[in-house]
Amino acid sequence: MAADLSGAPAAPAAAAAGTPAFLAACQRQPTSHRPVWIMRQAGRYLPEYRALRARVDFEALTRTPELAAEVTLQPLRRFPLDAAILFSDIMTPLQGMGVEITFAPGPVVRDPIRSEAQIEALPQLVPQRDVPFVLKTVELVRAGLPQGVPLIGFAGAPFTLLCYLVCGKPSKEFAPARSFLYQQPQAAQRLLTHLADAMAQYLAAQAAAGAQALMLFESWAGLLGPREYRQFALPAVRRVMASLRAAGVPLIYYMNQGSALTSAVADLDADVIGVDWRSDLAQVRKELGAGKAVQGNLDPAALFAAPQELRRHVDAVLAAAGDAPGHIFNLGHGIWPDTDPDAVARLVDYVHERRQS
Ligand code: 1CP
Repeated sequence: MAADLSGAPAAPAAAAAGTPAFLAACQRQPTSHRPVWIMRQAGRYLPEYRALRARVDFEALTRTPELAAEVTLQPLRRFPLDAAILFSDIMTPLQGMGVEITFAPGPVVRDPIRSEAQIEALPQLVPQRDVPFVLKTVELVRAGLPQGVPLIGFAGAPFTLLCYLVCGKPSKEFAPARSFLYQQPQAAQRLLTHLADAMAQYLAAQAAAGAQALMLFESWAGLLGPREYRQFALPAVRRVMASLRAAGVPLIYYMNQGSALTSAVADLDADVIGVDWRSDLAQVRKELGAGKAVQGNLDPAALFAAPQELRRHVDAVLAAAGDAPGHIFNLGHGIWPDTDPDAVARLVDYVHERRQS
């Protein structure tokens, strides 16, 4: 299917009866309750994850389908979440392309990519050959999920992957990555295009294996001003999304620190925009227009509030999101490892108690 280049939002199709709330909300259809899931919901804040990690290193977890599926399902056993997200990492497909990466715990690239020659030498990703364990994990998770809980597949957005590949490790400013855009703009474009094509292949393979929605994480969007964002990051995202429309599943684009960039994505061919906590959802919905659903955006720190206070913060997010269909409740970024799982239980229950009008 060709991408809609006109920028005009397609009219939402009616949600079929029995469509899970998460998928209906992605399509801006009314739901009986507000769907909720938590970014990084499988991971270090769960004692059962830490127990498994004490025996198995992170990479082995991601490469062993039975274990990756088990970790994906762990939060679903505790909380009545409305979606699962594949347990993997944004760097996993790059390892499949032969880039040497270790986790400490964030990704560390042995030979950061800074030259044309390194970019030329990057192979294209063939998911069935290079990351078959991810596709197997998707199949196992689908078989193990409760009825009506869809599975989200994901990848890193090209610019966010570039940040790690060029810088070589997590960083506050990602200075080498940002200077790379200015010093070697053509090489940067080439790398972004290559990553876009690889992630399009990767996500299409996840959908073919059973993922029911696909999400791109632009965790470091906020490093860029609007001009550089439009020049570098956005065209690569458009390229991924255009290629993925044919997959026939909702497409989600999460932007961290994206408040200055909302208008830039208003005509992006994505169904849902994920929003960090620094933005007001009412304002974001106004800027995006009626053609997009939104996902977010409670501050992960709010899970440290007293129970009554947490409810107030949830109410504030729900009030800002408004009553129009097309809101998926989530945090504004990943849950912190020292969060109390009981706070997550209270959050999910409270969001569900509040019926959607
Ligand atoms: O020691 C450990 O157990 C490893 C910690 C860990 C985990 C649990 C890493 C290393 N990755 C993950 C899993 C992961 N990563 C998931 C699946 C869990 C889930 O969501 O339920 C997902 C979706 C990711 C995606 C990811 N990895 C992002 C995008 C989302 C975001 O939070 O912005 C990013 C930026 C990464 C890089 C990364 N990998 C690991 C860490 C600790 C980091 C962050 C490093 C940094 O701060 O720069």
